[in-house]
Amino acid sequence: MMSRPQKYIEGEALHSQHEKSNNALKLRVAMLVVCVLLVSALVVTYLLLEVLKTRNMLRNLEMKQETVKADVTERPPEIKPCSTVQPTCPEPEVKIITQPCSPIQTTSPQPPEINMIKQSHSTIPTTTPQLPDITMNDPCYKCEDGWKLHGGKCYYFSISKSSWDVSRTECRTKGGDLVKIDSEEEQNFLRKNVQQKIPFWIGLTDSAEEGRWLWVDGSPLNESLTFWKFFEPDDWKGKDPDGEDCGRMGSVYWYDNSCKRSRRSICEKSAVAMCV
Ligand SMILES: *[C@@H]1O[C@H](CO)[C@@H](O)[C@H](O)[C@H]1NC(C)=O
Ligand SMILES: [Ca+2]
Ligand SMILES: [Ca+2]
Ligand SMILES: [Ca+2]
Repeated sequence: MMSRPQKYIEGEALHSQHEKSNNALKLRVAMLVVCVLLVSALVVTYLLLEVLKTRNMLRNLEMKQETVKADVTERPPEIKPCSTVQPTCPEPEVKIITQPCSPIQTTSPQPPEINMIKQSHSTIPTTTPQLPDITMNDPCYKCEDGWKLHGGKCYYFSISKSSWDVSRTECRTKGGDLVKIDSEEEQNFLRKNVQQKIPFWIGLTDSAEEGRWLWVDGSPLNESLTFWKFFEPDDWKGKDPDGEDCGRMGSVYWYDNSCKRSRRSICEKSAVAMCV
């Protein structure tokens, strides 16, 4: 009989002990939950900061890219004075000319000396206008003074300005015609020589039939090889009620203009073959 209250007390003690440990467990769980919440809050904050950082970096990159783009499109590359290239330029040129010319050589793949010259020039930036002339120009072709040799053709960039018709007559008097642009490569060569924003007449016209553009040799304009500016040709009648039937190029793109306008022009004719 004595053991019963004892057991009862013991039971009560056990009960309270059990309750205590239960409370401790609850407390621990609560602390764990708080810890987890804190950690996740930290993680979320860190991630947010990272996202902000990358966004800022992206924005900086975009801004840089835009300034670079603006630089490229707005500022025409400066023409470097020849003196920066001269130490290496004239020497190889002399080599080419003294090289004996034979019909076999012109058809064979590029002579090794030209390749060597190309390599020695590979460090010069491509904006240097002299470079393409050296690599493209065949020693077996020659142009008169004032004309630029390129790919077996001679080009004359006029200083004086005239209407498209008079410009064309002047080119023909000189033994050529207004330039016909046959390739992207030729377009790029002309662009490099028209670096200031000065318009030049080219040999393109739709005066015979509105909208049908022909080169001066009578051939139709290849529609997959045009360099019109956006929204050009527009046959704009704002200044000339006859509209615009003559093609000109600026530093990059083509425009149609009133043929009566006075502009500079580009003539083209075949180069004189020196080696036959
Ligand atoms: C037109 O130009 C494209 C691109 O240069 C060329 O592939 C195609 O052969 C040309 N078509 C004609 C008829 O000259
Ligand atoms: Ca041409
Ligand atoms: Ca027109
Ligand atoms: Ca126009």
